[in-house]
This record gives sequence, structure tokens and C-alpha cells, in this order.
Amino acid sequence: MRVAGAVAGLMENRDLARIFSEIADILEIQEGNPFRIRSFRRAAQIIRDLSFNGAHASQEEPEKLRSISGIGEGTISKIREIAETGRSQEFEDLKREIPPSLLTLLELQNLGPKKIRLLWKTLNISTIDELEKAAREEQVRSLPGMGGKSEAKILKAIEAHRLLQGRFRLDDGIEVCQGLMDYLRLKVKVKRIAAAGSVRRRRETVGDIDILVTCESSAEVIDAFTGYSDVKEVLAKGDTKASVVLSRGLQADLRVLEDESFGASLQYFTGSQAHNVALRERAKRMGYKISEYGLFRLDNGGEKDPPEKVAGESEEDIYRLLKLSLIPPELRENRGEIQKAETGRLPDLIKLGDIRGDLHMHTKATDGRNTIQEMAAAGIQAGYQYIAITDHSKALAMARGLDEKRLLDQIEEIDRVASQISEIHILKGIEVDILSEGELDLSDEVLSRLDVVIASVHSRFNLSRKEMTLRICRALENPNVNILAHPTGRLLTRRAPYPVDLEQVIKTARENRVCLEINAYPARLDLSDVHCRMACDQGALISINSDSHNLQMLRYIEYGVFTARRGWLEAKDVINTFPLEELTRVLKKEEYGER
Ligand code: DGT
Ligand code: CA
Ligand code: CA
Ligand code: ZN
Repeated sequence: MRVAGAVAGLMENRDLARIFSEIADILEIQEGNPFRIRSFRRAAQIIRDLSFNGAHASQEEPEKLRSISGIGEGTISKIREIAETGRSQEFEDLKREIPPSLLTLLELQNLGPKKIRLLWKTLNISTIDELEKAAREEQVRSLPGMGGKSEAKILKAIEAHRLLQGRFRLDDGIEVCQGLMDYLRLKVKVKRIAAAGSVRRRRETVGDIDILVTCESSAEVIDAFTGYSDVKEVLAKGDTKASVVLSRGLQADLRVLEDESFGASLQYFTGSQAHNVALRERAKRMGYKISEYGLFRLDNGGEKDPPEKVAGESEEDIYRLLKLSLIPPELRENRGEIQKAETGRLPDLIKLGDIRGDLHMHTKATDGRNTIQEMAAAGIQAGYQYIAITDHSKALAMARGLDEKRLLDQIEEIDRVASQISEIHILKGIEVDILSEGELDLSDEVLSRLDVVIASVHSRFNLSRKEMTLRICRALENPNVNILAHPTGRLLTRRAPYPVDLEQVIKTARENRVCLEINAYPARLDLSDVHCRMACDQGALISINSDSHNLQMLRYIEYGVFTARRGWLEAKDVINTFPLEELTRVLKKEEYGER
């Protein structure tokens, strides 16, 4: 499911959402009305995750938006204004009231609107460079509530920010890339078209988009590409190649190819570079030369003979001639895949269709947007055999987390809903906070009544590696815990993982028959590919969960599957591919796969 707005010249949801969240940011820096700020933030979140184009709906089918809780008439008319005029007057006015670079400061960890306002009003700081200078010159410590420690933290945050910059979330990369390819298919006669690079490998973040195409007229396709509505700048435009900058700075490269070398180019430009280097070595050892134009045999006689091209049209041929089984793009990172492909022992990677249910989602009882019934209906729609309702616990006051009493009420409510629905099984669960010493936020007595207990760290990220490891391991030793959610707490392009000894965590999880989550939300993808392979190698089981806060978000499970595939996982490693009976035995800790 995707949202191709740009093909129709419409604003994409992520750009629409960005306007809403930046309005909230500016209002917050200006100490505006907290109620309005919250409502803009909520709208931004909902719009970003819509499964249809919000701009289009605001004009043609506003009822579709009206039916979503958290979206009011004010929001709908603002979306319509943006859809019709390409901008929001309120946003334009607000942007004139502050230096625009202040919004970039918000991307720094631990620096909220209040502090930014203070820095701006007292030290006239509005850019990251100015902030860095002030922190180095020890000017920041003179401000109320700040000290030498705050300066050190700011410098660390700036360093982290520079590392994370310039990369984009995979879902943005895939959606922009597919929007662009759909547009090219509509606009010109293309023969073959494909995404290559990190988008095809489903890497968790992408640096730029790479598209390959064969067609009748390369001039026509290059013109169409550089004329795309979302293009902000044309960086290069040649006969067979062009590069553009799209909105928000994401770059795209287009290469026009001949049919006879399409497969070779697809192989070459899919990468990764490390995989290609290893493949080239292998080719050389076998008497071949490999390039973006094809696979050439070098041993066909004397030096004067031109090398003979033996493959190029299809990627399969290239791997086959190199005596390898076709390596799925997700594995092409030179992490041992070539050796496995040599002997036909590549893993039988998990597929989206293997997923039988989703074990982590929220409802209106806390910070979700939909009811239990609605989530169940969405689960049926997704073809699931089961879902688990796992709202937050009371420590998360912001999310109106459940205390024991409200959780008991919810258990009854789930029984009531379940008695009316036969198509899907609803498991009773909780996402319980891990408190600072590793205690859980709800009593064992109540936790023991649930089918599935997910434990999460949502606070005190600044512990030492040792303290954090102890804290998490202690929680995993609680016999009620089934799944450790988002084990490193990272937010892609925004927040680094907290320091933690994952090997110790994985070991403790396995010993206690606890599963580790791949949180599929595209900003998390936590565990990462490398870590889930590590967990699986050490004998731990994985659960791929959407952590949905509304029914539109269930579709993100796919991103968890991408990460799992990059982590070499098979269906048997992932508990929510199991039939309900088997899953139940794992949740009761009677079994732990075959491990
Ligand atoms: P990204 O864009 O940073 O997320 O990562 P990629 O993998 O998409 O990298 P990109 O766009 O620079 O290049 C696409 C692919 O082209 C890359 O994965 C491998 C191939 N490639 C590019 N430059 C070289 C090179 O100098 N040597 C080799 N062997 N391959 C290259
Ligand atoms: Ca790329
Ligand atoms: Ca590129
Ligand atoms: Zn959650």
C-alpha cells in the first residue's frame, strides 16, 4: 500500500505532515497555546501514517479524513488549503517570526523548544554552528539551568547529529522512489525500470535513490525525469544519466541503459560496494571480468581477442555463471552471503506472507487512535490469525498509561469484544515500562493474567552501559515477560541507541525464554539487521511487531520483515509466523522454538 501523490501533482503525506509538525515547533518556541501545539503534533503524526493521500482526500473525499479520530474540521481545512495553494498561510506567517534555522536546532538530542528559545533570546544563537561555538567558548553555562555538563552534552549532540545527517528513512526512500517510477511509467514509454542501490537492498536508511531504465528514447525519459514535479534542483543532465534533488534534499540518480546490459547494471548498481568488490574478485579468479556492462570471459585466446560477453541482460545469468545461487538484494553486504551461495546454503528468508499476526499495538485506552474492535477488524483485513492488544502502563503518564485497575477493565473489554469476533484471536497484553532499577511498572499478579507481556525502556536513557544492561536483564528475568521491545531505543536519523551490552541482553533473553522485538516502525527498525542476526545466531527468538498507534500503521510490519531479511532470518526464527497454538506455547514458555 502506498501513497502516490506526486504522480498526480499532489503533495505527499510526509510533506504535509512536516508542515503540521513545524507549525507545532514554531508555536512551541514562541510559547504558544499548548492545546494547539498538541493538536498540530497529533495531526502531523496521523497524516504521516495515512494509507491514502491526505491532500487528495481533503478535496475529493473529506469524509475519509473526518472518520479518523484526532482529525478535526480545522485540520481538514488546513490540509485543503495546502492541497489547493501548495502552502499554509499560517505556516508562512509563523516562519517570518523566527529565524528558520531554529527548527534545525530541534533536531539535536535533549534540546527542546524552551532551551532553544532561551539560547536564541539571550545569546542570539540560531544555527548549529553558532551553538557549537558558544558551547566551546563556555558561554552556554552562564544561562539559567545550564552548566558545564550541558555544554558537553550539546557538543556531543551536535557530533551525533552530523553523523546522522544526509540519510533518509527507508520508507521515505521507497515511497519517493516508487512515486517517481510510477510517474516515469505514465509519462514515457519505458521498457524495463527498476530501483537499485540501498533502496533495493532495503537498508534501514538511504543516502540517495538509484533508478535504472531502458526505453525507446533516452532524451525523452531524461527530460521527464528532470521535469518531475518534486524536483527542486537538477544537478546533472547528460545523454544517459541525470541527477536531481527532490524536496527535503533527497537526491535521485537515473541511468538509461541498453537492454543487453540491464541485468549487469542492476547487479552493479544494487551493490553494496563491498558485495561487488568480493564478487569481482571471484569473477577474476574464475577467468571473468565483471562490470556494469556485463560479464566477460577473458580466457578466449590471445591478448588481441576482445573479451567475449557471456551475460548482461539478466542478473540471474551473472550469478549463475559465477556458480552462485541468486543472492537476494537484502543479503548483498559481503557478510558471508557469497560463501553460502556457493554451496546453495543461503537462508530461506522470511517473507511478508509468513506473518500470521501482530503482537504489539495500542488503542484509545492509551495513546492509540482506534478501538480494540477497529484494530481487530484491521487485523482481519491484513489476513492475520491473531493480534495482541498491548497498551502502555502507568509510568507513561503522557500516554495515559494503564494502572492495574484500568488494565483489568481492559482485559474484560477484550473478552467482550472477542466473544463477538470469530475471525481473529485477540491476545491480551501490555507494553509495561521497565523502571529505573529493572522493576516492572505493574504487579506480577496482574501481569500473570495476560497472554503476552512486552517490556520496554521509555525513560532514563542516560544510564551507563553497565547500568542499562543490568536494568534490562533484570526485567527479562521476570517470568511474566515475553518480549523485549525496541531493544536499543534508537530513532533513525534522530537519536542514537543508548549504550547497552546486547550480547548479555540476548543471552539473558534466551535463558528466560524471552523474545526480542524487531520494532517495525520505520523510524525505529530496532533491533537492527546486524543485531537480529546476532540474536538469532545466539539462539534467541524474534518477534516482528508494528507497534501500531492507529490502524493505518499495521502495514509497517513489512519494514520489520525487510530488516529481518537483512538479518538472515527465516520464518522459523520469528514467533509471529507460528500458528496460534505454537505461539501460545512459546508465550507460556513451554517451548522456545526448537532451541
Ligand atoms: P546509499 O545511496 O548511500 O544509501 O547507498 P548505495 O548502496 O545506494 O550507494 P550509491 O548510491 O552510492 O551507489 C549505488 C551502488 O552502485 C552501490 O551500492 C554499488 C555501486 N557502486 C557505486 N560506486 C561504486 C564503486 O566505486 N565501486 C563499486 N564496486 N561499486 C560502486
Ligand atoms: Ca543510493
Ligand atoms: Ca546513487
Ligand atoms: Zn508500543
